[in-house]
Amino acid sequence: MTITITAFERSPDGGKGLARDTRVRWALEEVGQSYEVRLVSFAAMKEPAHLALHPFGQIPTYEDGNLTLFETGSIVFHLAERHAGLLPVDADARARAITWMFAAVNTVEPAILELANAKLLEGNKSWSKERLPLVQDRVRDRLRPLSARLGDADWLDGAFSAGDLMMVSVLLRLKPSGILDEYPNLAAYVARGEARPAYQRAFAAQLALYTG
Ligand SMILES: N[C@@H](CCC(=O)N[C@@H](CS)C(=O)NCC(=O)O)C(=O)O
Repeated sequence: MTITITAFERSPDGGKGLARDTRVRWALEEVGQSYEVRLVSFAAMKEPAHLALHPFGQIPTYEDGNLTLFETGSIVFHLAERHAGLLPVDADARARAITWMFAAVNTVEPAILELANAKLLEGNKSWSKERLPLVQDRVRDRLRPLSARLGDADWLDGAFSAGDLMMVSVLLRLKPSGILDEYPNLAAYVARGEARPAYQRAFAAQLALYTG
């Protein structure tokens, strides 16, 4: 069966790898699965054909035979469960890696998204300047303990796992803000993720949409 994912026809970031199809591409590359990409416009994402795949009208989606999935956490977990390379064999280590996946999307990503929204969607509001430092501090409230837990380790719990893939993907969105650099071990952690050959292939594939 051919795996097909969806991605933005024109990503707002112009190929910086911040759209969430990149983390799915990365997982597919890590586990050595080839895939096809169906590009969707913003308008098409809200039409019935796409809503049948993704009830919230977003990207990415994942199709493999009769199976359709949405939510990057779920898609990466599905790939990690079915293919070697993203989850440890030891049951306890596996459970901890899955915990880090949830921590990435449930605990860390919301604060980072709030910061992106504060800048992109609320930047022109009269109260925006006053609110921004509060939003930035809520990001720091997540990064501080994450940085403390990572310490000088390469990855969050032993070998690289789907937990790291999700956490690095979430943290990547902070790069333009400069906040990540306040935590040198987290900046180095993200750089380690970006240096992985599978990430490089995923990044190049999404960038190719813009460079032709
Ligand atoms: N929690 C979802 C979020 C998906 C999401 O926000 N996708 C963005 C692209 S990165 C999107 O489709 N935005 C357009 C929209 O919401 O209309 C996931 O991790 O898959």
